[in-house]
Amino acid sequence: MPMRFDFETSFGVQRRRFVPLLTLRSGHLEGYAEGVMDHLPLYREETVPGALALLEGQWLPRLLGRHFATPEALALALAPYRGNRMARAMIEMAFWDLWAKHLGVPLWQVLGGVRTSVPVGISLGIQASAQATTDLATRAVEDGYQRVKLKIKPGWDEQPVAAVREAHPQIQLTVDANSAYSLTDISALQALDPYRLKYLEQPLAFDDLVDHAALQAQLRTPICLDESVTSLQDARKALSIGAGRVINLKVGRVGGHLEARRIHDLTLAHGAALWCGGMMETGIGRAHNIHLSTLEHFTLPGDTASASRYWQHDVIREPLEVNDGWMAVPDGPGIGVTLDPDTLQKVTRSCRTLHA
Ligand code: OSB
Ligand code: MG
Repeated sequence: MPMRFDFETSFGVQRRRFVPLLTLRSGHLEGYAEGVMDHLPLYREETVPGALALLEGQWLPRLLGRHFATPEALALALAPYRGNRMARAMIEMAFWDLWAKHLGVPLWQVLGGVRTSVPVGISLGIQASAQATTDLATRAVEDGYQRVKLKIKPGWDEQPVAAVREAHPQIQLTVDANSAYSLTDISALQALDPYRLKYLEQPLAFDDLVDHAALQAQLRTPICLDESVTSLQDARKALSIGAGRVINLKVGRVGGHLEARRIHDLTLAHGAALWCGGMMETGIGRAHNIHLSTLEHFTLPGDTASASRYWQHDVIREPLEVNDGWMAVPDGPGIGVTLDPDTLQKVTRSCRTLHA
């Protein structure tokens, strides 16, 4: 999928996504999900080629043709296998869509959501200058986004933050380092404390919790964990040692909606803040994220920006557009969006059908 803009983070520049899309069929119903892994292991370890091999060669052949009464029953069949949560999420999420459609109910209601539109922020990539960053932030604010997140890296942190904060003294402002710092950079991170950031996302290693706890003890700004929370157990350990006070929850990263809901319930019980992240999903993954964001404790704006920001031609027919900072939850059974065959035909590299 060619993206409408180059998205630069501390780990590289993204211009397109290789999106694995899964359709699960049962009778006349179809459930959809997409994988959030990259073709290269830049964000976490999972990759598209690895996921496709595991799904096509091992997991799906073991599941097809079997009866699963609930998402819990399906999850149990995958429980013996370790990790690979992005690949696991594809099956689990497509099953939730299928199951909600079977029940004839929107996914958000089956998940136990409490709202029909969700608050939305925007994630801005690293720009060539502080002025360019500020201009983008201004446009985002004019478009109604309720929070602006800036990507940062060592040497590109206080400068854009100071510029955007000066231009917009009142906005909810955050930064995301995507693991680009280490504990020796503590003074650069402390320098961000005066800018009233809502949180500092994933400053340290993608698989670290302990150093984040050490850092949090020396920062006023709350740390938000993204990469390093892949499961309920990661989240529990993170909150219990004080590795952060906020969690960016991505359903596609933690293995699906069941695990996402468990993390939601944990953060609520723990008094930690929570929001729904994104991985530049197409309309399929985006719809799943929006449905999940209807759960009670998703009170901070999520990274579920308008689909038209990313894609000229999305793989779904329905628009998913933010209106004054709010994204309406698609209605209709399941995730409430349908595939666009014309776009799919243009972008599909390969397509395989597995039978029971
Ligand atoms: O760290 O949240 C992240 C995009 C790709 C990979 C990781 C991240 C992001 C974003 C943008 O910040 C989220 C989005 O707009 O979908
Ligand atoms: Mg992040």
